[in-house]
Amino acid sequence: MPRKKSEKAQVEGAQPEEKETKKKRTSKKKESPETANKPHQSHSHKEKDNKDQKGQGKSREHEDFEPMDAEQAKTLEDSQPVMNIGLVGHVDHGKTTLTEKLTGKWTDTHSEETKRGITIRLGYADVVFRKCPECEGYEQFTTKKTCEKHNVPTRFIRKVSFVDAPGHESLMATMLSGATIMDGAILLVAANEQCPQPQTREHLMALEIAGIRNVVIVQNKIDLVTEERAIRNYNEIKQFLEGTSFENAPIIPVSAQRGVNIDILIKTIEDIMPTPKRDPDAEPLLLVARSFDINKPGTKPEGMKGGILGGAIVRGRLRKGDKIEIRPGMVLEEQNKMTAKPLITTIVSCMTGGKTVDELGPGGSVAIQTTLDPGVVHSDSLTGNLVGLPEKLPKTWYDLKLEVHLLERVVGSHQELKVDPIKMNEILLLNVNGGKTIGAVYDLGKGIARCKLKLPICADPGDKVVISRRVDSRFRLIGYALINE
Ligand SMILES: Nc1nc2c(ncn2[C@@H]2O[C@H](COP(=O)(O)OP(=O)(O)OP(=O)(O)O)[C@@H](O)[C@H]2O)c(=O)[nH]1
Ligand SMILES: [Mg+2]
Ligand SMILES: [Zn+2]
Repeated sequence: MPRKKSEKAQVEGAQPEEKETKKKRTSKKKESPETANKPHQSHSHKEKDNKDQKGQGKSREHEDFEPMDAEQAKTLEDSQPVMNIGLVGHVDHGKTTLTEKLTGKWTDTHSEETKRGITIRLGYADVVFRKCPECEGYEQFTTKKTCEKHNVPTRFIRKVSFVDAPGHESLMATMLSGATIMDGAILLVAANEQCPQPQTREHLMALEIAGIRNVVIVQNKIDLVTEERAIRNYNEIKQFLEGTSFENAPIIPVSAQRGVNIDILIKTIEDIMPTPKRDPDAEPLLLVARSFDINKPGTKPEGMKGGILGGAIVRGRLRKGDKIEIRPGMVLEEQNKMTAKPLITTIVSCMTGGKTVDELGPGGSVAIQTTLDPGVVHSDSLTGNLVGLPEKLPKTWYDLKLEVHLLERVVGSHQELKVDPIKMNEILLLNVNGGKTIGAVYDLGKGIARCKLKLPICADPGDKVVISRRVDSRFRLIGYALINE
């Protein structure tokens, strides 16, 4: 739904403060000669326990693939990624650096991101995981097309999409939007800081609320610490995970910057993050994570290309030529009353993995080009909308009755304050299906809160709403609710 600038700023909270140059700060630290550049084995011997959590299908076996001809291999390379893996964790812990190490793509491309040295928007990058037929053990796992050691072509395992989330505390709403499309996640913890940091806690809680079960913990920046410090930090991580759903999550020591243990990380992802089972034959549903205009300034009207919507399909298929509906759509204020007008458009082309295809299915990042006026989609104005076939989408809500479940503590602030009950007239930040809105509480009952929404959202009864409240001028995660009819 298109948002006015002022509303967006309010939802996001204050802009991230200017940070001193991070590169300087980190590179100043002393390196331990024992740990730098040395592969580390995974600390965790309990990796198996984390497999197949909550029935996301059977864990993948690593039997070798049948030999395939060049044509088959090329088709796989060009195929749609099969799942979205999030990179989450506290600011500066190395999410974007690891995304680049895994995919070759630096996702902080906006000028504001480059200037501040932090991620502001969600970043997207795809990669093919591969295996060298001649290497042994975890060393087989790579993203390179040729094994440097054996000089042989490596084999395709799986193509996945990464979603790089911002870690800055003021960008929690963006992280929460990203979490709705994540099928699994990597939580980064910097080994040179005490664990947990506030957003380490808050992001892990967000994963838990979003129902993401398969999580790998990356203990990053091990090149900056001594072995002793790495072990101490590892114990802090273990203690932090105790009692959460991620108690047995594997913890992999990594240096994202130097590319240490990336092979072990890929193997671990392959072991514990099976491709989720989804229904390609159901009514299609695409969650819009971004929307943009691809026309260069000055393009003549006859040469203009229609608006692009990017995101993830959670079920069903979308094809070139399909007529689609976008909800809530355009939000208009008429005579002091807010109404959302669903948009109807046609898919002009389907894109995934850098290629144009005829059809898209559930899985990793996809994009569709539509016949929408580029002005309607620019700068992520349709983020948080749902796309499906006309008349088949969930309903639009202007008002929500929420069945509220609050956390005990505010996890994202330095002191873990108690979460007080929701108050009358309180202003809450609500994240639903990748969209976000502000809700003003106007009625309270036992475990129930009714909110009037500043912007409408599209959802089904029973869908989960993530609730944040303003604590010390920032929106902090305080719980979730289910939409009650
Ligand atoms: N020494 C060392 N520095 C690292 C490592 N990984 C990341 N860094 C540095 O840490 C700083 C932050 O890295 P980013 O990748 O931008 O961190 P981020 O988690 O994406 O930050 P936000 O997106 O803003 O939350 C940069 O200066 C990186 O070069 C590592 O393994 N070792
Ligand atoms: Mg980043
Ligand atoms: Zn090899």
